[in-house]
Amino acid sequence: MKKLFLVTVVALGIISCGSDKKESEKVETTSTKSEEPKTSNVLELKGNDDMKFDKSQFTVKAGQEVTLTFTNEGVLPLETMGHNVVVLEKGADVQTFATASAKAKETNYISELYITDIVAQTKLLGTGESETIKFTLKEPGEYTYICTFPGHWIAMKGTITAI
Ligand SMILES: [Cu+2]
Repeated sequence: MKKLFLVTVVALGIISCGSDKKESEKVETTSTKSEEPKTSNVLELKGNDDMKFDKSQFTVKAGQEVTLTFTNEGVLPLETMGHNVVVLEKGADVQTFATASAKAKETNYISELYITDIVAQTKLLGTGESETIKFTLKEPGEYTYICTFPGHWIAMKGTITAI
């Protein structure tokens, strides 16, 4: 009777050892999975007659060239519903820049007073027009982009996060 009891204890010991091993393997597999956000330095953005960009968030790699293609998909004329994309420096005063630019019709709604706030910009685009621009965000951080056509920047605004 004593012998039988001992055998049972040994057998249990082997089973529990086996399951312990499996659990530690599982933990290793999950901890190697990366949680980094998806980055791409090739960006596509669209604007429309509802005064909206189709995307408000991008994540790119800092210090590497970014290619951004912007398309105005609207059908309203440039004079009433033109759109551009202006990428501003980190820490730029977006409201000050946008307010001054909205008054700068003669320079296509880009204020020359705050030109140093600009990282990159497209032209003011009309119906179906598209432009591709290239630029590099040198430092990690958040960069705001807006459309500077009068009245648009509050609705047409987004963030490029460089990591
Ligand atoms: Cu616009």
